[in-house]
Amino acid sequence: MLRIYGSANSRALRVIWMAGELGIPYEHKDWLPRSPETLTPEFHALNPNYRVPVIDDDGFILSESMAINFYLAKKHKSPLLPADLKHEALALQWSLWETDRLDRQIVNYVRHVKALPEAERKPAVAEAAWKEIVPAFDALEAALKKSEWLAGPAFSVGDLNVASALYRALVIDLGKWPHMQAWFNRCWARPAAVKARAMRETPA
Ligand SMILES: N[C@@H](CCC(=O)N[C@@H](CS)C(=O)NCC(=O)O)C(=O)O
Repeated sequence: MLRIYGSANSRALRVIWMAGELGIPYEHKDWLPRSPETLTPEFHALNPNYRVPVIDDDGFILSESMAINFYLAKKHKSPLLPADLKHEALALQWSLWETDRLDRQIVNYVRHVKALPEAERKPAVAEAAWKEIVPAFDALEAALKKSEWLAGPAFSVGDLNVASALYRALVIDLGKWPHMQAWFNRCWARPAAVKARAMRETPA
């Protein structure tokens, strides 16, 4: 049985979305980042970085959200893992690109513009993040102007990884990037995305 470590209110959201797409059952360790459960020697043995998400798939331990989603899609022979080698490579390219160009930047921007209590917000952090976000959004816009999806002719793990990692962009006005906005809406309208989002936003 698959076990997913990490609350939907963390990067585990991406894996929860993928599990929903695949329709696979899982046991959920609904743990927040830095919660006491993630600071134990037992959790350290699963991930020496003390980070979520981590999965335990019948004893196979894997961390890094993007890698987990590739693994799950491939293991369950999902069409979300493109059959075409080049499309698969593009899905990987966009996933790695997101972790480099947008993953931390989008979190820093939204936290320091909206999410943190006003007294804790640092405009300089938000400004520096936005300077990196704009060219990255421009790159996404250019790609999505040419093609409806990032890696081939259909929604794939590449789209899922990038769109889910941009969760915090749901509160950003994307009007300047209309193709990206339309793609983002298409991704987040998927039933598995709606469900994962509800898990994150609905108080327990
Ligand atoms: N690159 C990793 C990042 C994982 C990560 O940073 N997780 C955060 C929660 S979203 C965490 O567990 N942080 C704990 C900490 O910073 O100590 C992935 O995509 O899985």
